[in-house]
Amino acid sequence: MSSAILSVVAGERVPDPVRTTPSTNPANTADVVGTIGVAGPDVFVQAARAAREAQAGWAALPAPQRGQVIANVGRLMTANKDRLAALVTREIGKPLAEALGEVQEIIDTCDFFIGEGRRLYGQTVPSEMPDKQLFTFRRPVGAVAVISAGNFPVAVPSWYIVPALLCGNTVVWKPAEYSAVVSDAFYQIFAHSGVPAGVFNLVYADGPDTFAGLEQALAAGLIDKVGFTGSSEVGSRIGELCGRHLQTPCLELGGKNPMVITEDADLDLAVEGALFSGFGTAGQRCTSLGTVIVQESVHDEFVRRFSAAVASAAMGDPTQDVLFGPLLDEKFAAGFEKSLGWIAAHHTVIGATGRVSADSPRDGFVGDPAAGLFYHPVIVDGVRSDDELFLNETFGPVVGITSYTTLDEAIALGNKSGYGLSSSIYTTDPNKAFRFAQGISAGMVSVNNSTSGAEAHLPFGGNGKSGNGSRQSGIWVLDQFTRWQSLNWDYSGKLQKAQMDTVTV
Ligand code: UN1
Repeated sequence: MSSAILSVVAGERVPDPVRTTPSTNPANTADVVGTIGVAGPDVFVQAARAAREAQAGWAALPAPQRGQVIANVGRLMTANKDRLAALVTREIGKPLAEALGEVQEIIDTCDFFIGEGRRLYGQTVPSEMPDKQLFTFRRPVGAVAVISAGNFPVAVPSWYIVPALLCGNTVVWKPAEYSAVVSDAFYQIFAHSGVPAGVFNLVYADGPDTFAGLEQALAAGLIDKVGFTGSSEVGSRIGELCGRHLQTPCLELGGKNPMVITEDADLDLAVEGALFSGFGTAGQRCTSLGTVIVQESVHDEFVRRFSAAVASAAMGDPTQDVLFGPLLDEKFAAGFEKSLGWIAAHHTVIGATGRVSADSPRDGFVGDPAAGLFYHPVIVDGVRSDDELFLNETFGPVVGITSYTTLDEAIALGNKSGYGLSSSIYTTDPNKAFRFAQGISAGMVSVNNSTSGAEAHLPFGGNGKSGNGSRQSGIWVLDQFTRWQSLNWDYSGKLQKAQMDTVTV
């Protein structure tokens, strides 16, 4: 119990967790990565209070100096990149090359926002009256709650925490339990970078207790903004709760991301893209490929090449050079098994389904199949547009394929799930690419690249069930973590009345 990893409020570890829980390595479930002390809703509220109390002091530090703190975070992340990536691989089973890329994503995010500390521009605006000047300023929103998923335990929280801090906000962060050890390392890097106590607080709590704590903190006026990455179902509950307190959260939710392949596409390139975004990260990205929508004249050839590529891809031990490793944890494995049950009952699958085991081995498997949560890659051809598999996110290594006749039909199919996060088209015809980008309802469109792997300084976010229209990353996220204040300054020495004293010519 004493060695459990505990929540941190105002720089102090919070003793007496309500329970402890192990976080295990999904590639070898006997390997306990750490034991987490899980707190109740009261700790969430305490953390929100600490964040509220620390906020004015933090906001008083000039933005370029807050930028220097972010620069320290970037430097420490760089110095610890290999160790942190290895921990990501151990705790959530992400292949090492991807884990290194994920740590690079926070470094890139820091790089971007260091400079923003010296910009954070407002505007000067002409007044309609003489001897008067108008200005706009970005002001911090206040105390921010960040509730993040564990499939990107470093990159995704950084998209909220780095800009929120830079803008002068304080943070309460509730990471996922299954990536809690990585979260502790993440927290410690911030604490050693000059982020003062109370400015960044870490709470380990389960879903219901987080929700209860958030509800109390919002009711007590302690939280001004919520950032959430996770399922559309939970996102909609968070949106409802925030709405009751007249708040607009930043929601980054699920996806069922389509990839259209036209008759003129470079099929080998498309196969590579489908392989990476369909099965990379074991299909557990919000930007993972959901359905390939391929023009009927190249359908058979695509299926042939794609199946061959999937069959020969290496998978298994994520410390090795593999396309994908295990699922994130038991809960995700159980969820994926449900989808597999449904798929098996309704579809003919190309290749094997289910857990990889000694009884169902797989060519190219690296490691001990019995040790971890390893699943066969699943391809389902002939998915209909009213199939559950076509409409719902599966969050596992499965890719559906369907075919189309005209590009308009492909775009309509791409929009049918009601999600709208990422999308992609493989084509050599620029007209088709632009028509696709215009017609697809998605926050992100790739041309001749996969649905996943967005760069860290472009707007990230989705339409429809994928979010509430908010965008993260780059300058666009500043609108999440600041509010515009207008200032009008009259130096005429008399009372000038807008509209009434304005002379129209
Ligand atoms: C997620 O899965 O929530 O664009 C984020 C990508 C990554 C981030 C995914 N940079 O695929």
